[in-house]
Parts: sequence; structure tokens; C-alpha cells
Amino acid sequence: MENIASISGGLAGLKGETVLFYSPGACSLASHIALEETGRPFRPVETLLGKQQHLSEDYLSINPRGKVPALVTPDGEVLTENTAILTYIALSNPETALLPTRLLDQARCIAQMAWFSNTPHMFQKAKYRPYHFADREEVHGDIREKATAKYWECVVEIDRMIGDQEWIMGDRYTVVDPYALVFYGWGTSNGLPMETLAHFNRHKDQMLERAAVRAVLEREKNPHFEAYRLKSQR
Ligand SMILES: N[C@@H](CCC(=O)N[C@@H](CS)C(=O)NCC(=O)O)C(=O)O
Repeated sequence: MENIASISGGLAGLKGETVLFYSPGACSLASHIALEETGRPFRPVETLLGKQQHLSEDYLSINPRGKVPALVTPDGEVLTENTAILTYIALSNPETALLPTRLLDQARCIAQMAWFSNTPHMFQKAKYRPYHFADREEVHGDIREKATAKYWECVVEIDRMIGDQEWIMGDRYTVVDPYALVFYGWGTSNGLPMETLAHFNRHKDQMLERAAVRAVLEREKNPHFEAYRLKSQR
């Protein structure tokens, strides 16, 4: 797998192809899966958060915020934020129908992705990085505890919104579905009883049946779906 360390010159050296910078198991999984779903060629570039590669000079020339995902278009333009990247992937590949066609339904998908980004993602961040929310170390344990409880409320809400629907937004698979998978994976790794959420669990199983999802989990060696990956290799 290509790693950012082997790309020199940062953004200047990237033109003529779609490039996605991701870190295994990070929220970039959503954009990674959506790109794979299009069936179009793209260049996935591993940018390891654990090795601080997102803070390297080359990566900061692409995304000065130092976050994954970042997408570079064939014209050499950069797009960040899963919500925007997923919307862009869907709209630039209309034949894949990764967004509904009705304008209001498209906006509802964007609303759902915005909520993923600003609510469960923020509670996950508060659990692992309480120092971003308070300087005093004495309160970090409290922040972690509260963030875990609020994260659980979020995944319960996702379970409820799936209900008996086939996919999150109804009977059609959209870019919202791979985004939801991120929160299932994080929940499992956080030790939450995700398997008790019957609808979300079924949704995760449906996701794991998709060739694009399997290919990406394998490429990433995604740590949150290790048990599944090992089983499918047998
Ligand atoms: N709102 C952004 C969040 C991006 C984000 O926070 N990504 C995390 C990985 S899940 C990251 O790069 N963290 C590195 C850091 O904060 O140092 C999005 O949805 O794309």
C-alpha cells in the first residue's frame, strides 16, 4: 500500500488522478468505501495517524488542518471533510446513485452526515482527547465517562433510525451508509455492546457483504473489523 512517506513534493506532485489520503480505522473509512463503490480508479494513500504522518510537511501542504480524509481531484484541487467529500463523490459519479435524486432527500443525506461529523465523532474525540475540551487533568476522567455515555446514545439513535429500513436513508444505499459503519467499528473497539443493537448490527452485516467494503477493510487492514477480516480469509 502506498504511504505518504513515499510521496515527495506534497500537493505539487499530484495531478491527473483522484487521490485519497486515509488512515486505517479513522473516519476516512467512509470516503474510502464510497470511492471504491464508484468502481473508478483512484490512488489510496495511507497516512498513519499513529506515526504522526498527518502532521508531516508534505501532508500539511495538502490539508493544513492535519486531518484525514483529504481528497485531491485530478485537477489538483483539495477537498476535506467527509460530508463534503462524500457529497462530491456521489454527485460526480451520478450513475452510482450514491445520493437520492430528489433535492430534499439529498439535503437530508447531508444533514445526516453533518450530524455524524458534529455529534458522535465529537464524543469519540472527547473520549480519547479530553485535553481538547478541558485543561485540568482532574476532569478528564469525567469527560471520558460522559463522552462514552453520549456516544452510546448516538449509536442507539442510529439503530433507531435504521429500524426496519434496509439502509439508513430508506430502501437505497447512499453515502450515509459507509459513514455509519465508522461508528459501528469505533463502538466495537470502545467495548460497547454493539451486537445488541439489532438494526445497526444487521446494517453492519449488509455492509460487510459488499465487495467494495470488503476490499477497503482489507486494504486498510482496518483494526475495528479485524475479527471479520480474519474470518473472511479462512
Ligand atoms: N470533520 C472531519 C473530521 C476529520 C478528523 O478529525 N479526522 C481524524 C481521524 S478520525 C484525524 O485526522 N485526526 C488527527 C488529529 O486530530 O490529529 C471530517 O469529517 O472529515
